[in-house]
Amino acid sequence: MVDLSSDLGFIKLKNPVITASGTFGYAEEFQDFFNLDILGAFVLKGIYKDPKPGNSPPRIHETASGLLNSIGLPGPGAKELQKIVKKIHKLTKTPIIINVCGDTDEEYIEVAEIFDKMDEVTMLELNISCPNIKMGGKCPAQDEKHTYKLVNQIKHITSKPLIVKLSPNVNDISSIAISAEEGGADCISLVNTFLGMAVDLDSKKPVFKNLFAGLSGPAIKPLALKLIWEVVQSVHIPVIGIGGIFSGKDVLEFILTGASAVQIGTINIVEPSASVRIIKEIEDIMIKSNIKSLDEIKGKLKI
Ligand code: RRO
Repeated sequence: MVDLSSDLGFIKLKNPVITASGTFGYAEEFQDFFNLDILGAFVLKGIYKDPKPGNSPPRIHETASGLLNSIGLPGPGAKELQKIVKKIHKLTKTPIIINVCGDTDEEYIEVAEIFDKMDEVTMLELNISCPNIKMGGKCPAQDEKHTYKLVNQIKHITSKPLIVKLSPNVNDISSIAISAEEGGADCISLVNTFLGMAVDLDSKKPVFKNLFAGLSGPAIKPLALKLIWEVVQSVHIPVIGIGGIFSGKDVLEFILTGASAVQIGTINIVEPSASVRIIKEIEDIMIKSNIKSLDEIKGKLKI
């Protein structure tokens, strides 16, 4: 009755709900909760070239309306992930997005090259915004020139659509988004987590060994919406909104602000089958409000 499809230009998704990297494992873990075919797309946990153990515990810490994480990107390495991707592709035809990571530009390029060759992979998401590396969470997405250079290098070696995932931990997110667009990004996703910290009164120590950690969940939704609004005004490529989405109403608010699609993250940890509920809620609200397609409200915020 209503058209839930989300047109990113380079691909049309059946609906705007994409599960976010790091909150959806390697997808196969979720098939006991719901049929993966229902999703618009899913992003796998970020991957480096070689296996990594990740940070030592604690890795997560609950806050009022949010979750702090310092996972530190554990993973099996690109070779092993290739095998997993082949397995997932047999389970579902939902588009698979690889979240590409690297400690150096060379490593980002190597990882992108590996997954560019796989027909099972639909898109790459360049994670230039991981907050949990050492050095106080510095990452390429905090520097315009680095963003441009890295995105441009990756764009030259891949034929897949390239999503660039931005960090909210910057002074001027629009200039970073413009650098990514000029570098050749096909799409921007934002936001990764906000840097925060937690302290333990008993031990008088910080909760996390790296001191800082990434905050996600409903606490960041208003902050994310503001940054998404700014980026939508600044670039001509589609934007995928991320930040504390827990309901279908949240999704439609992000679309109204100008996002073409969304990623849902923390809710997957709280409620593994949340995607099913959220997609149904979007449909119900659209029917009730006589919204026939997402395009009808996309970016139509009255200022
Ligand atoms: O693994 C992590 O600690 C992590 C990553 Br790669 C990221 O991009 N965002 C986040 O909050 N945590």
